Amino acid sequence: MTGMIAEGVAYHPGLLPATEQKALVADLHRVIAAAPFFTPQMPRTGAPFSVEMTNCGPLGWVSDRKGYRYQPTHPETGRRWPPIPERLLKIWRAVGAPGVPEACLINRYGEGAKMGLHQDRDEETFEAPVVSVSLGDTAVFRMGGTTRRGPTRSLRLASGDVIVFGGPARLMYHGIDRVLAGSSRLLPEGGRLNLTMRRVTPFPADEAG
Ligand code: MD3
Ligand code: FE
Repeated sequence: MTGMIAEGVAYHPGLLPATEQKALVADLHRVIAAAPFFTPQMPRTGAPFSVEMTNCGPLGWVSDRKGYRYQPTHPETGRRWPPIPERLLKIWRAVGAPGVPEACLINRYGEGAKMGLHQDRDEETFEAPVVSVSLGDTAVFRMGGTTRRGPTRSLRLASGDVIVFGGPARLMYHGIDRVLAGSSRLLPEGGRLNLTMRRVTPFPADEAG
C-alpha cells in the first residue's frame, strides 16, 4: 500500500503493526532514560520550541541561541547519544534507504505543540533520504515545494505510518500544523512521537551499497 505521493516522497501508511509500534515505544523509553528530552531554543532569540527533542545515533540535532547543528553529545547531560535501536535500523533498510543513518531525531508533541514550515538543511549531505516514523496521536503534516512560497498539501500522519523524503523532496518545506489529541491509545501519556532518521555526513566511498 506504499505510494509515491509526490516526486521523491514514498508514503507507507500503517507499515508498522501495533505489536511493532509497542516494541518501538519500549526501545524509545530506554533511549529517553539515557538521553532525556530537552526543549530546544530558537537561534539568537532563545525562544523555546513547543516540541521537545532528543536523539540517538552517533550525531544528534540540537538548537540553542548559538544556532542549529549536529553534535555527538546531549546538550544538558554532556553524554554521547545512545545508539539507534536495531528495530529502527530495520525500518531504514526496509524502505530501501542506503547504508546506515547517523542521526535519529526524536520529537515529542504534547498538548498544542506544532512545528512551523521549514527545510531540513543542517546536514552536510542530502544524498540519503530522511525516513520519518510516526507514533501516537495523528499529526496534520504540511508539505510544500523547495521554495517557501507556492502551494502546499496537507496529509495526516497516523501512528505506524512511515514516510520517506528523498531526491527532490529532500529539500521540501514541511511542518506540523497540529496534533489531534486523543486519536491514538499507543502512548498512555498521550501526544505524538516522531522519529526522523538521517544521514549527516557523506557516505565513505565504500559504504552506501
Ligand atoms: C521532508 N519533523 O524533525 S516528519 C523534523 O513530524 C520534522 O516531527 C516533523 O520536520 C515531525 O525536521 C515532520 C516528516 C519530515 C521530516 C523530515 C523531512 C519530512 C521531511 C526532511 C526533509 C523533507
Ligand atoms: Fe523537518
